[in-house]
Amino acid sequence: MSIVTVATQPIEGQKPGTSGLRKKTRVFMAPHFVENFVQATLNAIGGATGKTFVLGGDGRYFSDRVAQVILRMCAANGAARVIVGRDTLLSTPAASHLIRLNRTDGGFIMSASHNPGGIDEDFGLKFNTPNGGPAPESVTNAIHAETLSLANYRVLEAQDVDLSRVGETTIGDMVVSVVDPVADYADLMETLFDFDRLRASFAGGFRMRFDAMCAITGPYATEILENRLGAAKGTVVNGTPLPDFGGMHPDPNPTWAHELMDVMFGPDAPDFGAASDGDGDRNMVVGKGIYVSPSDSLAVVAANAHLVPGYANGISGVARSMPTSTAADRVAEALGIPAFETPTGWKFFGNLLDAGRVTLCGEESFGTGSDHVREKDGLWAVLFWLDIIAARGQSVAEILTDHWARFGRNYYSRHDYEALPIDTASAIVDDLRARLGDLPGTVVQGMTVSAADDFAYTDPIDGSVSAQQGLRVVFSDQSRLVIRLSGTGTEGATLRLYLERVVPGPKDLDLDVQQALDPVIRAAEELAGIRARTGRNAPDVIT
Ligand code: VG1
Ligand code: CO
Repeated sequence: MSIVTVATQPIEGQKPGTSGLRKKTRVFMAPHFVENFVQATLNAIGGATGKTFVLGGDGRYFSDRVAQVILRMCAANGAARVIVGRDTLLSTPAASHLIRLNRTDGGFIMSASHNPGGIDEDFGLKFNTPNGGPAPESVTNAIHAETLSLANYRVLEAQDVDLSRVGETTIGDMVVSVVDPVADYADLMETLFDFDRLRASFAGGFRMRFDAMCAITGPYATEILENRLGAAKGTVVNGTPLPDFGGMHPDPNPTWAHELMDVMFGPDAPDFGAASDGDGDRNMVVGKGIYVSPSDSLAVVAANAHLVPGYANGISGVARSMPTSTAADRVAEALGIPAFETPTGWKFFGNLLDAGRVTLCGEESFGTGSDHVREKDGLWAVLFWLDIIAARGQSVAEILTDHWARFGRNYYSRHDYEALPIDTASAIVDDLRARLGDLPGTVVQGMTVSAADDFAYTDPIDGSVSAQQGLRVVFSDQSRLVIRLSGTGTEGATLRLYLERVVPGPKDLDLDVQQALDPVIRAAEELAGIRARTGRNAPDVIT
């Protein structure tokens, strides 16, 4: 087998976004596109010589081809070993775990997460660093810089490696270890949660429904919930990962997981419902007739962590992305531990987790996780809730009601306007940004603005600065609105409007969420004019 050096030219647009490089699949299928990005990544991390990597993904269309390219390129660049999930499958949290467990030099994750899959849908590729987390901006900027000057890439001339069977083979001088995608991850979960208590709960008649949305979590949920914990067969639905996710949009929110919502709000609702996304890092949690907002979920998890074996010794701190509601901050205050506010994207939690400054992290976008890996973790969050429910002997509704009574309630919602013309969306953000300095002290829809800024973050560990991370307008009653542009979309621009209103209680803890937020929604329209300027009557997605 010989190593071929292929001449290439820089390709525009290979800048990783909030979470890796995401494009239409056909863009990834263009000549040299994958190869350029992989070589740029290897160059940016100082080469691959002697290194070990993890490789896997959510199994979406084109993953099988990309996996073979990555293997041939790692071999040609001198890597010692690549650990691959069987059939290229690895959930994002499982990949993070394998990177850490095997003390590797990082890993490649093939996924566009919750974006649909297929030849006319989306593909994605992300590099995670040796701590198991998404590459920080210093690394993604270096990768992007490499893509702009790349002149050639190296690839081994070789046949495809059989990835359908667990075991070791070689390609050139490089070892390929094909592993069971589920086993190590499931074992990790057993160390964190009280599996005996959970088994007793299912044996006692507790019923749940887990919707894997034809994406990666099916095999994980089936092994953990049905096989190890004894949940009834059929608890996991849509449990087989399909290259096009069965035509579904594997995004666990009330809009896209509406089948689950219908069941949970219907007459025969089980005790608990949950869904995960394409690559298994997101979670939606639903009780009988009650939806748990992800921001509340983080707060409840933090407030009850002491009930869960893996966290019984206490948590060191909590971090949330800036647009996530401040519900978790109230819990941190009560626990006497620090709360951190970071930009959107899991990569910003890595340093805090590595330094032991925080144990739990969360985002409003259905992401919750802890220091057990360096990604958000959908199934972990589901097990956390199940363990809390079992320990407290309460329903989801009772747990939330108690939580709000104790800490007050942060009414919260996100309104997404998708596939907007990029110019329109950018102008909305730019115009509001230009007016931020004048807003404090003004009255909007009866509420006084107390602060307004464009969020900039200085990482407390390495001092790196990330500017322009979202416009926020805070009112004197702590209500808040945030506007930012998505960094994961592949079509036009997606504008996200985040809305929050704090009600300390004891009154008004049981309002309709959109009604409770109505003044903030009107204030956002008055300040940014999203509907007026886009001609849209309503958001495409409300979470
Ligand atoms: C979105 C979410 C963000 C999340 C990111 C990746 O980013 O808002 O909170 O970390 O997706 O999640 P953006 O830039 O589109 O708002 V995943 O499950 O798509 O890897
Ligand atoms: Co995801």
